[in-house]
Amino acid sequence: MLDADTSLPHSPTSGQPTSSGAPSTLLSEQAPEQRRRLVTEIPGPRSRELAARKAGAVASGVGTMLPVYVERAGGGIVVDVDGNHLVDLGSGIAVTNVGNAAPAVVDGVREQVGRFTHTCFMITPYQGYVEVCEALNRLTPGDHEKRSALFNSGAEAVENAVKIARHATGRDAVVAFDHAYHGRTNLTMAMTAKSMPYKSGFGPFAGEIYRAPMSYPFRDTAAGVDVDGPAAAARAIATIESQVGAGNTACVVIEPIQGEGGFVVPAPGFLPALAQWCRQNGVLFVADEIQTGFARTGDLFACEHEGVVPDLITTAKGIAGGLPLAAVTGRAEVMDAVHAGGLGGTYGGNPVACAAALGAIATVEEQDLAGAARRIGDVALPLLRELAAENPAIGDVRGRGAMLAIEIVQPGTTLPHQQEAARISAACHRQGVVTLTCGTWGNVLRLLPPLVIGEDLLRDGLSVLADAVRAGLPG
Ligand code: PLZ
Repeated sequence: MLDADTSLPHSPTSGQPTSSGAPSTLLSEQAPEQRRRLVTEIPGPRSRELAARKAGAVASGVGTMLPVYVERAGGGIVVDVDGNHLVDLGSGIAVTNVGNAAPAVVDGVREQVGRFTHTCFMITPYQGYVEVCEALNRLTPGDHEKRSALFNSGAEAVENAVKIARHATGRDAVVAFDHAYHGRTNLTMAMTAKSMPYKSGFGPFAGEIYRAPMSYPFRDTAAGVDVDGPAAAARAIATIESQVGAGNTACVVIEPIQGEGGFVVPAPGFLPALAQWCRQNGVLFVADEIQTGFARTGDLFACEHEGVVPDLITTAKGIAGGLPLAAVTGRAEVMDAVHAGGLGGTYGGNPVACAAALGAIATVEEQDLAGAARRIGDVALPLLRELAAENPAIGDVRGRGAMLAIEIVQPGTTLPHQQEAARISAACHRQGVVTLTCGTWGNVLRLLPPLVIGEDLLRDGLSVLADAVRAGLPG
């Protein structure tokens, strides 16, 4: 058990004192009770009814992983239309870091939506947009002069980072990595590595995108490749130099910890060596922190862990507590290289999304959610390692802070075992725990709890996961 000062809140309820005696400001007035409770099978009858309507109304290309239809959510709980309380270990894919319907987000949105909902920042601007950019410039790594621009989605931010990098360098080529995920638009599909389901049948793709080998310690070891970070960087750099040419390369775009590609944490020294090579060759180093950002990994941004300062950083997801907002932040001289009117969009930096972001950012800072993420890791990692020690289906346990994963393999090998990962995840769902899978082979079970989750709720979710893993043991 953690001591009182450093422990996670014990399932706070709205306005009630937490175990440490401090009033909780983590949950909104309407937040659900912070306890897992199943009152029907999963999904229940009302969710199944809505799923049937979905089939007749929504394009079938838009899938749903766990078709319980949500009625409300808050803290670490999602409540469905049948009244089931599920433990949220996904945060809507690393979005609700501050919790769902976080009070500061709700208050900011309410206040803004009553005053005005849209003017278009490119037409008649407003203060919230400027304040979000100021916050991003202050909080992202590096103390150099910075500028930001706001967009609607992560993919749009990545697209704009590439536009800016090409404009600033006068070069065309963009380097992405094996297992990378950067989005589903045409340019970002080209940068995303995995074919099914993201790319298959959707080409042709944007040109001048090249792929370099990633540092993937678990698989590099299995392949007999040097797992040392600088050595893995040298391997990537050799690929870039021989297949692209440093002088043609506008930017290297990398997730400091890969998200959809399998929560791949590169070996120490990989990112710094890559960033150094970029600096020496006039190549811009772009950190895609869309999934890792806003305290998720125990630092405000994952790059900080090794002191890497990117030239450009893309953010989205955790930036606004669930409202659609994304950003590119970077060196002032790079960002300002683009001609006036060269960046924008109708909704980019929408005032309601900006109000939400200001609430979310204040919450991350005031509640020290980076510290909360580290404590989530401190609780979860030992339990996952214990589970791995007794279960040969878990080939690797990895991650940082509240971005954690287990990679599921054929026992005794490193061969990916997607069906077993799917079985474990489905078993968690049936018991009311929202888990997600990821990875190039779909065999990685990932945990992304809201950073405000109570410790007992987190432990409850993890024990359901442990039972689900153990149920697969032979005998
Ligand atoms: N870059 C690192 O993680 C989004 C995508 C889920 P958008 N990841 C979740 C899915 O199946 O579509 C993501 C990311 C990183 C870019 C993106 C793209 O962000 O806001 O989904 O466009």
